[in-house]
Amino acid sequence: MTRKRVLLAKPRGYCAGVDRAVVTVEKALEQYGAPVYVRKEIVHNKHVVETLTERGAVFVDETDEVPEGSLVVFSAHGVSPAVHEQAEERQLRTIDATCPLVTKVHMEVKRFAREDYDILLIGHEGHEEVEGTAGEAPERVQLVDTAEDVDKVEVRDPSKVIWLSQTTLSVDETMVRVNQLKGRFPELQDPPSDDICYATSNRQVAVKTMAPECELVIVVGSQNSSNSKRLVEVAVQAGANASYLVDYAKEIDEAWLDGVTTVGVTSGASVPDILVMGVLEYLAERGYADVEEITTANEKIAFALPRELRKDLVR
Ligand code: 0CM
Ligand code: SF4
Repeated sequence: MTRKRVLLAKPRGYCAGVDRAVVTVEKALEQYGAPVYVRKEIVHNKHVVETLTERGAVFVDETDEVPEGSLVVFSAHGVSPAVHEQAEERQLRTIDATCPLVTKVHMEVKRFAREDYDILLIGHEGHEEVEGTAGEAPERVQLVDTAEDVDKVEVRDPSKVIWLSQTTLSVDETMVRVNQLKGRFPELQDPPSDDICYATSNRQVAVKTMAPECELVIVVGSQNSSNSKRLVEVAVQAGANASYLVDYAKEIDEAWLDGVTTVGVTSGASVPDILVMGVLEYLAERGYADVEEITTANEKIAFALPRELRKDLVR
């Protein structure tokens, strides 16, 4: 009989933008005291949001729920200029925890709108990041989510069109969408650099590498986390028989393990590693104690905290 084992993807879990955003809220609580208002989930992870709530963060949907003059943190996914204006009207003190790699896409939208391009933004309808990004130039940006959206796009000048994207998409699916768009607009320009971020693509590469050897891949992450959900899809596309997204080990159904020798484990960019350790413990208790880490990249990137916060921190 083959020995039961776990393949553990690396990189997995926290990226530099998530770490920065979570630490921003923690430090703001320490520095200014509770409550610290946060517009939307700081990152798309249930555990992170619950833990920060216990420590005094108050998550709101919109800035109009924040009392005038209070402190509000903007989430890692970014906000449109309209949200900055609303906050200013209410005289809120703001700390912007938008990931610098999301800001980079905002700058691209601004630049290409200024140069009078039509911008095709590939991303998921309703996701906060694309709402913020598109909000930089709503009159120039069209969102392309599904294959059907490709047919609906209308541009003024087919020689002046560029595609950009959300940072947390499937690399492969995005290229499918780009090729469909190029079928309609052969002169479609590529972004100056990849918009799908290093963390999203590195986690997909790690899953792709281990999935062919796994009957089951467990992805730790929340249902509203785009990059986590993509890992489930990538695992199945790369050859795992099944893959599931769980917030906590307790959500694992024992039946998933029936006849399974190799379980792959990974986590999205917004997931604290303690939750992955919980899954490894659960698996060890059921005979999957042999854990081998599959490393496809070593990430060293880190971002400085937002300037608005740094200036107040004691050195
Ligand atoms: O964008 P996504 O839904 O994957 O967000 P997340 O909070 O799960 O991950 C990190 C980010 C960003 C921006
Ligand atoms: Fe930034 Fe990428 Fe992390 Fe999003 S997933 S916060 S874009 S590093």
